[in-house]
This record gives sequence, structure tokens and C-alpha cells, in this order.
Amino acid sequence: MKMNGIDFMKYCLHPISLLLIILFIKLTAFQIIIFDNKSFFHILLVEFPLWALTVIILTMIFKKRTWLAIWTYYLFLSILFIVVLYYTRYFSTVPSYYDVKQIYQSNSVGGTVALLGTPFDYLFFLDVILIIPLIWYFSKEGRSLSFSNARGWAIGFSCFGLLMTIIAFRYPLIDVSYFAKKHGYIQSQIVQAFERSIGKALASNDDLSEQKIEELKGNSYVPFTEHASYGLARNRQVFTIQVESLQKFVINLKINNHEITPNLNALLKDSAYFNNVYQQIGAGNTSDAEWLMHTSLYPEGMDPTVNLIDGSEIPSLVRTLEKNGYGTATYHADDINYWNRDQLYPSLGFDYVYTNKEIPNVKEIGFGPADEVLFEYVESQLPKQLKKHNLMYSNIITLTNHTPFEMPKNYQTLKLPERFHDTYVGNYLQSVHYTDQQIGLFIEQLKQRGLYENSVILIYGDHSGLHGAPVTANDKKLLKSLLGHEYNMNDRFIVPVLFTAPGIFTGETNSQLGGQIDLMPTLLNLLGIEHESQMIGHNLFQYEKNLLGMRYYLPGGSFISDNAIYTAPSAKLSASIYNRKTMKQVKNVEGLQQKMNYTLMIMQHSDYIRMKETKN
Ligand code: GP9
Ligand code: MN
Repeated sequence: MKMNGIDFMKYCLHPISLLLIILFIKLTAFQIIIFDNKSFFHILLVEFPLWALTVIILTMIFKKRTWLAIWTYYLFLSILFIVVLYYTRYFSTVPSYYDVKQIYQSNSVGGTVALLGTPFDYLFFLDVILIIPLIWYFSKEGRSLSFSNARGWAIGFSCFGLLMTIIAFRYPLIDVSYFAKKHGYIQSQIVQAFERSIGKALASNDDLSEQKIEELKGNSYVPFTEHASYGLARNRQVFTIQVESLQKFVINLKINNHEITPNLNALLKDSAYFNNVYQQIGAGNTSDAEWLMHTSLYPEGMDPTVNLIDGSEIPSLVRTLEKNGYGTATYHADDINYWNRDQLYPSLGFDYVYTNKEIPNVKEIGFGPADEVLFEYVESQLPKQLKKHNLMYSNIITLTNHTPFEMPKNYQTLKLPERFHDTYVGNYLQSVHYTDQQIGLFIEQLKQRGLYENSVILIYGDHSGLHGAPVTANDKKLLKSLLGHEYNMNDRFIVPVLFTAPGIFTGETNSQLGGQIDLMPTLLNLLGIEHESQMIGHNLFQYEKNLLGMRYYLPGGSFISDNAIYTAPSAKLSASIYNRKTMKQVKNVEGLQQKMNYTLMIMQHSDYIRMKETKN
């Protein structure tokens, strides 16, 4: 059949054609904003077919109320794109269906969501509004949406969609955002769902021994019990204080001669301080830091690791301490279901679990009781626990210093210059100052109870607080004035680590590279306790060199080595290498490919252990 000019115009003006054009424009906007992808052909050939196929299928399924079905689909897409946009702005990574499933978790961080949006974002809803007159016009005319060659279109889009999906399956899924950019958003979800369903993930059974892992990191292996630090803090009470959103740059920082963290600074004199330890959490944020601390295994990355845990027993720091005579308790003033802690804590094996059911819900700041309530609660429990157990392991997770860091005025006791007032950075410093004060009071209590002298207290940050869209251009200027340089990845990703043990440490600073994965082996070595299951991290007191992986907050495939930070290509950026000391970008680094391979090998081996231990 030959098509003349009038037929062609009719074809273009057919409501389905108009709807597909609108969909294409919407997808283009999504691609440009999220992936910086301006390639017409890439969008047309890789992205468009699968989204468009849905429209055609809807016309075939819904013979009546077709308009309503399509309108609902476009509305769904607007909501989905906004969610992806906000998520990407906050976490700098494109979410998968898994993360979106997790979105209910943002109930507690609702304050931050408000900081992520701009009025322009709502242009994603423009088409949903614009097609209403179209619906009205066509339904008035009595024209249906059915068209004769729906089946042909469906076959065409299916073929293209299938071809692109087959191509996607041929590539390794190391970084989901990058994969989605290259091979299509829907395809990235299909490949991910498939890999999860067959349990492939990235795990590999290379059976790397502890010795081999040390060699890959660049160290000569020394048996655990032969390390100089082995057993230095034997038979001490153990406290871990995981401080919400605490970054290293605040330690010893002064503004107009006022210290941000006077209490932690004072504690340094009884501590071994590590000032080059990087966060390694993935999508599970706080809970991933808890995971790293208690297993010395990598978090899953794209999925909060806690989602893979079902409450059954796994080897952990907690169980090892218990076998060595410790009673074990964990404290966090939030809902036990948040981050699946109702599964995590039984898996790790704590004797006592205290969450917002037990810790009184008073003096609320943000989404839970203030840290002073938490620490007072710990103090109230300790005496009875110590009657039952000679030795206690107390794991304390603070909460107050959480984004958006807004504190009641009477809690803002740090004297800040005017220019910091009511800024995100200013609020952050105020809230860090508050938590520091509470840690100071807690230490004071330990001293008064005569516990301090016989304790080892590990204090560390779970992850950065200053990142993503809430940090404005003005905040960056303020940070530059504080730091003397542009706020960089080291400022963001390094968390402070203090092993406070009076009588053992006298204020030494250790600058070798470390990650949160190293906290458990370092602590166990000090206590002179061996762990039965393999740990991926190592004793920071023993080893000089390191090789750290990070997923999620850096594109998969990135690594941190002694002299470089390599960021693998992402949805928006190409690969970059930085000199880790100067944070200047460099063209190359010695052994780049080898380090990339070794990092992947170590992480895959870690995944293998995790999957074996959690059966997930
Ligand atoms: C939630 C609290 C904060 O219970 O630990 O978690 P985060 O938002 O930092 O992951
Ligand atoms: Mn946190």
C-alpha cells in the first residue's frame, strides 16, 4: 500500500504517534539530566523501544479506557523519573528497582528530601497535564486509540528491545549506573534482576588465603598472633561508638579559636588516631558501616547488605567476643525495623539489643531521642550487665548528627561566625559539636565509674554528612575557607578513627591507608583474640600498605590505593585518577590495571564469603 502526503500527516497526527513523540521528549529529558546523554540515536535505539512497547501493549490490552491506562503509565513514569532524579542527586548513583523498593527508608530522612528538589523538576509532570486536552479532544471526536498496525509496532519495538537486552547481557555488570547509561535503564534492571535470581552477583570462588590477600595489597604477611600490637588491650572492657555522619576534617579544626570537637581532640592523648581511614559503605549507609565493623567483609553495594540477612547465625565480631567471655550489647535509638536491624542483630548475635522501644523517646531531635538520652541509657544499663558479665562489649550507634543537621537553637552552642548561620555546613558543625559534647560526657561517666582506665574505646564515623545536592555553592565556599582548599574526596570520604586505650596509647597519629573493613581485625588484634572466619580487612597497626574497594558511592571498579584514588567511569563522568595525597588529577598511576584487577578479586572473594555465610 502506497502512502500519500495526506495519509502520512494523518499517521503523524494519530494520537498514538503524538503520545510516542511526547514519550520520546520525556525520555530525552530524563537521559540528559540523569546520564548527560544527548545522543539522539542512542536514546531512540537503546532506550526508547522498551518504554514505547509498553504504550503499544496498553492499547492492545485496554480496548476501553485506553486513555486512562496510558495517562496512568505517563504519570507513573513522571513519578519514577523524579524519584530517580532525587535519589541520584543525593546518593550520586542511579538507583535500581531494589533501591526504589527501599525508598520507604527515607521516611526518617524526609527533611533532606525537601532539600533535593527544584521547581523545574516538576516539568516531568508537564506531559501528564498536556495530554489531558488531547484526551478531551479525541474522546469528544469519539476516536478510539486502536489502530490497525498496533501489532506491527509491537513486533518492531519488541525486536529492538530484545536485541538491546541481549547485547546488554554480554557485558559485565560492575557498576549499575554506568551499565544503565551504556545499555539502557530497563535493560540494566533486567540484567540485575536476572543476576540476583541466579545468585551470581559478583561473587567468585578464588579461594584467596589471608596471605594471598596481603600480597595483593602489597604487604608481606605476618601471622595475626605475631603482630606487635597483639593482645595489648587484652581483657579490657570494649566500647565501639559509631558516630553518625562524622567526617575526619572536623577533628582538631578550629573556627575563630573555637574547636568543633574539643572532646574528641582531648581524647586523642589517650588514643592511637588513624587519620586516613575511608568509608566503604554502600546503599545501606549506617547499617553497612555496622556490617563492616562486625564482619570485616565488603557490603553488597547496590543493595543494603542487611536486606540479604534473615536473622540466622553468621560469624561476627560479636560472636567471637562472646566466645571469649564478653557479654554483648548494642544501642541505637531508632526503630528496630529500620535497615532490617531486627534481622541483623540476631544474625550478629548480640545478647542485649536496645532500640527506640527501650531507649526513652524524650528530647527528640531529628527522628529520634537526642544522643544525650542514648548515652544516659547506656550508663543506666552498664552496672547490671557488669554484675552478670565481667567483660562487656557495648556497641553504641549515635543518631543526632544526621542530615539535615537542624538542631533547636538552644542546642547550638558552637560559636560560629555570622556567615555560617543557617547554612548546611554551619548546621553540620553545630550538630557535630553537640555529639562531641555527649561523647565527652559519656567518657567522663566511664571515668567516674572507674571503667575508663580498663577500656578500649573505638570511635569512628559511619560515613560523610556533607555530600550531594544539599551542599550548595555557598557551603562549598565556606568549606574552602575552613579547609584552605576545595572540598575534595578525601575530605568527604575519610572518617576519623580513634582507638582510645589509656595506659596503652599516648596520642600517636597513624597515617597509613585504611578502610572501615580494617576496624574489626585491628580491634581483635589489640584484644589478642582470633576470629574463626576469614576477615578481608587487616590489622592497621601491622600493615603499611592497603588496597580498598568502594561501591555505590564511587562507581563499581573504583579503588583507593596508597598513592591514588581511581574512580571508574560512571553514568555521567569518565574514569579519573587522583594523586591521593595532593588530590590533583593525574594521567596514570603505576600498575593501574593490576590494582583494578586485584581490588575486584578481593571484593569478589569477600562476596563469596558473605554469600556462603548468609546463604544469600
Ligand atoms: C537510621 C539511622 C540513620 O536508623 O541509623 O541511618 P542513615 O540514614 O545514616 O543510613
Ligand atoms: Mn548514617
